[in-house]
Amino acid sequence: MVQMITADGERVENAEYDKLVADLTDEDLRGFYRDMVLVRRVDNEGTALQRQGQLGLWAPVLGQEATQIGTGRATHPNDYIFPTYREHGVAFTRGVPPETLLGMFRGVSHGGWDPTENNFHTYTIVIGSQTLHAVGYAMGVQRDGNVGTGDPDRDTAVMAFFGDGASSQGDVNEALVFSASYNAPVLFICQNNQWAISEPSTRQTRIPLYRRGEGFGIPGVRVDGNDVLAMYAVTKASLDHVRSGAGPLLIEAFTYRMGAHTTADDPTKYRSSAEVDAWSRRDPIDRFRKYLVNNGTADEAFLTSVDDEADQLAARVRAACIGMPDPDPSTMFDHAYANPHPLVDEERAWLAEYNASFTDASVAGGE
Ligand SMILES: Cc1ncc(C[n+]2csc(CCOP(=O)(O)OP(=O)(O)O)c2C)c(N)n1
Repeated sequence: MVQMITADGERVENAEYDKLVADLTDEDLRGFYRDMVLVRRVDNEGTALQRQGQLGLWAPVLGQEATQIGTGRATHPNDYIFPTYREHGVAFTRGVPPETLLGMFRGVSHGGWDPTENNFHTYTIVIGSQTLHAVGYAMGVQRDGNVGTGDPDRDTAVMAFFGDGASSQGDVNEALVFSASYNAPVLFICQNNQWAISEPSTRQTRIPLYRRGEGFGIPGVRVDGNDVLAMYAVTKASLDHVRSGAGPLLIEAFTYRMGAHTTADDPTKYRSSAEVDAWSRRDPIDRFRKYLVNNGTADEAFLTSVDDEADQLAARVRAACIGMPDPDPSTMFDHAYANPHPLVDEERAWLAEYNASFTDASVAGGE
């Protein structure tokens, strides 16, 4: 397993990957820390907002911040990312405004953002399906000639995020077959957070997940997913490989989902507090803070300023969430097809007639 910073915040040398972090400045490193703290704060706010009835559901990213900031910060703007529903950290690195993430969980938006603005696709709830979308998109990238040209402004990698549970899905296995068959420029990132809701990853696979690609001819590497530096270095190297046209790769980020699967889940029913305690001692933010403080890259003033910024961001996200207007119910039909469709027109008309049948206008408006 690739690790560059231990759980105690000690830097360990890595002959293969040290060169990939050599040009990171102290400011870059402080930036990784800041990203992780801000994302954790937004995430906590998401959980609190759900508990207060402001969101229908929230999928916490608690514990997976290093995986997401490390991978996200290693991308180029022209790379294209297909996330699941928990990639709040990756979204942050791509410039998707944090408050926008909440729209879908509040039920006022079907997607939340325009994928073409940040090359960051909308969240996918159907487990694993986005890996097939990623491979299809990557085959398009290939046919457009945007792989292996040597031009950094042109060469593109496509990233597909999925979970340990998703690795058991047919879609993911088909995506691995297709990407290998066509040598498509895809980097698969399996976030092994140990649990697929209540199903442990150990029950789903007899070999480590980074080896899941071997049978498809896709090399894999297991990385300490709680080590932001290792995640950044391995992803950077892997994206270069993929963009060069050398074919797909698989990274297994070995991490832990410290919170509930979603706010609808009670993890105390299936996992022990001893397990959670053991992983909390490997917390990605604590570890990186120790590293930065020990080597003099961060001081108290910096740490306090990040905490203050996080509080301000959380307040902004909360206000934006509560202020989100309810959509006109008829907009649910607007994006079903790109062109007008008679069945959709019929359904839209039916809903309008149904809503008009209420004598109480507030009920008709869906309030
Ligand atoms: C096709 C499909 N089957 C089942 C579900 C219900 N479901 C939602 S999340 C989940 C577990 C996913 O686990 P994993 O892939 O490890 O991702 P994680 O949530 O742990 O990040 C399941 C089975 C679904 N959304 N889609």
